[in-house]
Amino acid sequence: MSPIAITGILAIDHVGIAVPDLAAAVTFYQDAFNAQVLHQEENQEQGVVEAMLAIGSEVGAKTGTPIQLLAPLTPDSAIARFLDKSGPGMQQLAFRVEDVRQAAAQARNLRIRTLYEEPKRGTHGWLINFLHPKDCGGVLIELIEEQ
Ligand code: MC0
Repeated sequence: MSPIAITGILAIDHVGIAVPDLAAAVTFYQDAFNAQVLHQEENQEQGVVEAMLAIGSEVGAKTGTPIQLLAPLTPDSAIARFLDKSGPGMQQLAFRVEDVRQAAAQARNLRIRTLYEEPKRGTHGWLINFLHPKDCGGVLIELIEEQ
């Protein structure tokens, strides 16, 4: 019997974009796309400083899928390595899930590698894991569970 697909995927939570300079990128998104900063924080464990943005007509209602700008805090962080190799651009697609441990276990059953055995803390302190881009058609997929 083939393994079941990952269940409990609720929505696209955010689209993550790697940038070298957070302030400059936020200004660009504000000026070009009428973006509004919803949230900004540092995550030392992930080595990033991030800004979550609403764009365009979604700004007033704050609906829709936010854009997450991610800048490196350290030269050896995942974002710094991504920028070195690929330059600025889309780095990840995040799916909000009901249960990140269950979704990760289901992914492993599908022979999709997860980057962590146990979830770590992401934006807002929510639980996160990642699916390896080489097992997902070249896309780094984040699984994120609201806490
Ligand atoms: C690497 N590759 C990617 C990729 N990063 N492909 C698509 N999207 C990406 N983001 C490709 C490389 O080009 C390479 O392909 C292969 O995967 C192996 O990569 P590598 O050169 O070994 O690169 P590393 O050492 O940087 O590792 C990649 C890996 C890493 C995905 C394991 O970035 C990682 O651990 N990411 C998860 C954590 C993370 O991204 N944190 C920052 C966001 P070739 O063909 O050359 O072999 S923090 C966050 O997102 C939090 C705050 C949140 O939202 O809650």
